[in-house]
Amino acid sequence: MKIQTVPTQAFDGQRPGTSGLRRKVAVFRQPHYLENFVQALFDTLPDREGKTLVLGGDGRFHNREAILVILRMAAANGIGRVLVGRGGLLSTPAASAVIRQRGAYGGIILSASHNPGGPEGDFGIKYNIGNGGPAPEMLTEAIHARTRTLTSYSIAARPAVLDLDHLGPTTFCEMAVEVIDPVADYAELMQRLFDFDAMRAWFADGHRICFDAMSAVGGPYARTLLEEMLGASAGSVINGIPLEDFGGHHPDPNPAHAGALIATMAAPHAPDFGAASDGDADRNMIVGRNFVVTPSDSLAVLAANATLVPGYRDGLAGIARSMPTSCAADAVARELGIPCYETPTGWKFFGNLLDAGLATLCGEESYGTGSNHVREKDGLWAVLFWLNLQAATGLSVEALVRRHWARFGRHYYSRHDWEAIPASVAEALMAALRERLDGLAGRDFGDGLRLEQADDFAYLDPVDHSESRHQGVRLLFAGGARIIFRLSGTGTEGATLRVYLERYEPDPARHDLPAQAVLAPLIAIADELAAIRERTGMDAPTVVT
Ligand code: G16
Repeated sequence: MKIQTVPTQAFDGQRPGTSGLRRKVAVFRQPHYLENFVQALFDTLPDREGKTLVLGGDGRFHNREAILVILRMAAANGIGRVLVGRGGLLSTPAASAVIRQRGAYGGIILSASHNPGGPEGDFGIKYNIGNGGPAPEMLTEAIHARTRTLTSYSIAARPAVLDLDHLGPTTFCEMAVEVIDPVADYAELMQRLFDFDAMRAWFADGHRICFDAMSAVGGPYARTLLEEMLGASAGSVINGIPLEDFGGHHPDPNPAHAGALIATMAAPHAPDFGAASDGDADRNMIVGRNFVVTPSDSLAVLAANATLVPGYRDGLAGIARSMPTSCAADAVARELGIPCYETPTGWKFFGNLLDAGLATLCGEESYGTGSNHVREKDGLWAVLFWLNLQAATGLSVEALVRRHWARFGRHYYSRHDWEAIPASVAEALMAALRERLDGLAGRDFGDGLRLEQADDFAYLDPVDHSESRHQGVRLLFAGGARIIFRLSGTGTEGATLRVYLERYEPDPARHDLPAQAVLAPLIAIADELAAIRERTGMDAPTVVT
């Protein structure tokens, strides 16, 4: 094999964000941009020689080209074998499952998740370690440091074409490559966790579902599991063919971007159950008949009912949620007598808790739920969990959630996103807010909202004792109301301010109020304290979920 050493210059800004390096496709297509990042990654894996890596992506524009570049660089950097998803496809949870099940050293996932795709859209790359989970901050920081000092990268000279569309082992640039079925390992894992017989019977009883794969990588997984294996009627999976540009849509499963599914579920004779997953199929949205479930409630309901599902029959060791996620899961953990961990935003923070057996279920407000079965959030897993619960209890989605609220109280919740703010404006806003925190506690804002604590969230990992600071401003009120402010770490245009709002209501007579009305006093406080409208010049948030 002929290895080329290509001189290069460092690019600014190759620091991975909340979940890998995400940039516009045009940025990734600049000569050497992807190569630099991949070389920096390999350089931070000193014992990579002869090891097995997993490689795949969500099929967005530029996926195949990037896969070939990475394979040539893997060969030149001493990697022993690469398992690639057929067609270059692997959903994020499936990649995590394959890494774990095949004992791989790690994996490279090409995805910008829920961000739009196509030539004008976004692209992304992230590295997952041997436990199947996203690289921890120590490693992503080391990769970033290496991108700043790089002067050359190694790549195998352009070889004959590789056939990514046929399963089986082959060699490429003298390196072993195996093209694997992207769905098989994952489907096998799901059968070990859920009661497929009960779900088959539920479908055989005539229950109907609508799963919106949003023209992303989740389609083939959903078709295999829901339609072929469980017997959902043909056509239950919509937008099931992965497209490079996701059909021009924003593949983000929330009420704002999955409007067609919400409309289907609100129509007369709606299916019994609706769900959607995102670009790389790790996020999920759960919808009942004319009834949308918040991700925070979804985590809490799954946790409270977990023993009805075979994979969790023996109970949970603990629950983990990201800090901005509502405290609904905490209420469940209290009743179950198990710990509830509060981590910074980013699935990578759950890895240590799962590896150490401290937590079994994890979830985030950003439409992510998962468990110790892999080390990523998992969209279809959450859907199967909800189907299994419906089959086991005979209850609808709405009935399950209302029963939950009656038992634990309702955590009214909403997230307001202010997108595409100039980065300097967003940073100044957060800095000013942080400066106001001292002396704020104790202030009474009326309407039962007395501020008990105002701080900047810092997390001390209980396993490796690493500390992550400045993870978001928290305003914690008496009675369980909260306002959280943080800047998104996944956007590619300007900055996005996220404002998370939560209010606890124990009284079942008050569980049917419109969330935005219940949260209105908190919305006003958030705007007053952060001067959002004044600083951004915007009238309203761009997305409300
Ligand atoms: C990623 C992370 C999640 C995080 C989400 C939103 O999800 O894996 O842990 O909650 O981003 O992050 P931010 O608020 O910083 O934009 P995904 O699905 O984009 O990989």
